[in-house]
Amino acid sequence: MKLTKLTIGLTALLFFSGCGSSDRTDPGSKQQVNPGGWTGERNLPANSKVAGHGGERNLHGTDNHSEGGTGGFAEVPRPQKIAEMMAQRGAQDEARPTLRIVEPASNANVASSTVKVKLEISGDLKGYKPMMDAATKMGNHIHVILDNQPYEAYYNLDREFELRNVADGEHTLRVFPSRPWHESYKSDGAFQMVKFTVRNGGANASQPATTNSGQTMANAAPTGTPEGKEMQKTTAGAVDASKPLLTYSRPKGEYKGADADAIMIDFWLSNARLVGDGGEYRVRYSINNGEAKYIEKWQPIWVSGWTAGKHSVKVELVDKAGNVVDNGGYNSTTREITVVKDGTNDTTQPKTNAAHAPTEGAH
Ligand SMILES: [Cu+2]
Repeated sequence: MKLTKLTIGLTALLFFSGCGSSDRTDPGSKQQVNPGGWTGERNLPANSKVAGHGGERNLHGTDNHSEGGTGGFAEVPRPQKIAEMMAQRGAQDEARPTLRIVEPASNANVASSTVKVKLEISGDLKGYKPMMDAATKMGNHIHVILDNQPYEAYYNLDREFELRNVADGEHTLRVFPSRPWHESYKSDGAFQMVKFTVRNGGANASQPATTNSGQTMANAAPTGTPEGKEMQKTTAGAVDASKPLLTYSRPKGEYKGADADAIMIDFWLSNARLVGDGGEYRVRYSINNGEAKYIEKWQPIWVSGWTAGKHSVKVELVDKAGNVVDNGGYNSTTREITVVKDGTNDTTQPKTNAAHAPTEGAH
């Protein structure tokens, strides 16, 4: 009952404050859609206050803690908007895509700071195909990770992709397919990793980092022009591909408006099964160096309670004793993300306005 009143209140507030975007689903209209029991597996407490938490925070309007807040975060079910997108995709969501890294070849030596990436996709695709929708700027895409940097999105496998300004030294490249909302496919063969070495590549060490801001990919370029990204100066850690490895994927970049109501934490696991899946490992996460929380089944979670401003998210693979599993430093990754809660009508502006282009598809 209390919850019903709250959601009605929240709905009214959203209506009057005008901060609901056109594609926002009515929070008071129905229960969470939950196809396949994905969120049910999370075993949220039966009397979970998560919905109330999110509502209360919204009802209080913009929280003044712009940085460093550690309280108020709560795990919530898969957002309805995403559950609906999943359902609409039908069989595609159950695809079992397999990637192959054609280039760079395993242990290749590359005599250039521009490293071409060529991938092949196969497996039981059920219609899954990486491609950006021209209108929504969203679509299936591959997450491409150099060393342990934030991933870059690769949308069209028929077109080349290149990593630019890659520093001399040994590197790792990790790839896996992702859904339009950046949730990774987790079936066997989806994830691939190679090591390669850049020698005398001539990368410009003074080049500013340009990858962290969630900029739009170069997909508007004419066919034939490679998709590509400038890389930060980085080299591989001492990573052993045969050892337990957690690959950080999301969150990343900037989250605006309704996209920040619940933010997904998603990762790829290699050679490690979590306790809830019959294994011995757990994934530990903390936000803004706050309370450590654990993920015991390999699946994404959604967290609410984000205030406007910058937040850090740390995701780690830990053993039975709670120690980070060593693997070249990749099993403990901290990322900074930015949450924008403008509370204005910005999200309803035309999508042709580049300054307000949807960020979801771009990172
Ligand atoms: Cu993505």
